[in-house]
Amino acid sequence: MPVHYFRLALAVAAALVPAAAAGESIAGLKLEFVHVEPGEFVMGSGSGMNSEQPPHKVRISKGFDLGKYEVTQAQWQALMGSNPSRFQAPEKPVDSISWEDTRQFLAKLNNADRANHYRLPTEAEWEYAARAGTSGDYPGELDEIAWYFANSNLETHPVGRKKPNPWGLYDMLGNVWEWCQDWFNADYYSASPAVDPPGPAEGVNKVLRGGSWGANAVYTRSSVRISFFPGQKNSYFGFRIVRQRAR
Ligand SMILES: [Ca+2]
Repeated sequence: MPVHYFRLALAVAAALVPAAAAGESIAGLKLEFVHVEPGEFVMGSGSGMNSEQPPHKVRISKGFDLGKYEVTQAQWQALMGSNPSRFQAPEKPVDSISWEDTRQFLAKLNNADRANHYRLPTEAEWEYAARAGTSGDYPGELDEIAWYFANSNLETHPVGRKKPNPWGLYDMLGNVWEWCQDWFNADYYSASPAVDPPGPAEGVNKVLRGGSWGANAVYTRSSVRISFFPGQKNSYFGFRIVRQRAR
């Protein structure tokens, strides 16, 4: 085929592929993402718990799309045909999700959309996005940005009802704790690579971030790290996803 015909075919094919617009529907899910640019930040906290120390500079070398919201019950139901949540409502985050459950969801989503790769954020990506350029405990006034113990009425709330953080991400703090890709090691920060830290090669527990409807303000900070066995599920736990263009 002459080169110019090939180019034309490519152009036509590109025009037929829907743009990655906000709210695009993959497998019946309305997924919305915020593009996070590469950059540097100080991960951890000098005044936090031992596992948050030492604060150390981390570079995120590649941009990525991060879910604007926690994965909702409507999205989980559409893909998985079930809803395990304790606090039932389609626009609330899906809760009672184990790390292993997220693998099932991601496998189905990756199978349904071969143009992209979906995964959990790394712990570093999560904190970089949660901080959104801020360096304190909270990227704003906590009551304005998060559902946590003091204001949640001890339940989850529909996603996106509080103010977003400075990068337009909702409910990073509070509502449900969010599973990350990484194994947990309380001492990891002492030896963390400075660029795109992937977390320990192995471990027992997986990391969760951000606090929840049942966590007090001390636990609902940008740098707090907790961890649980990958099969653990309860009504404090949910997740959000990363999307990357498949190569
Ligand atoms: Ca959250």
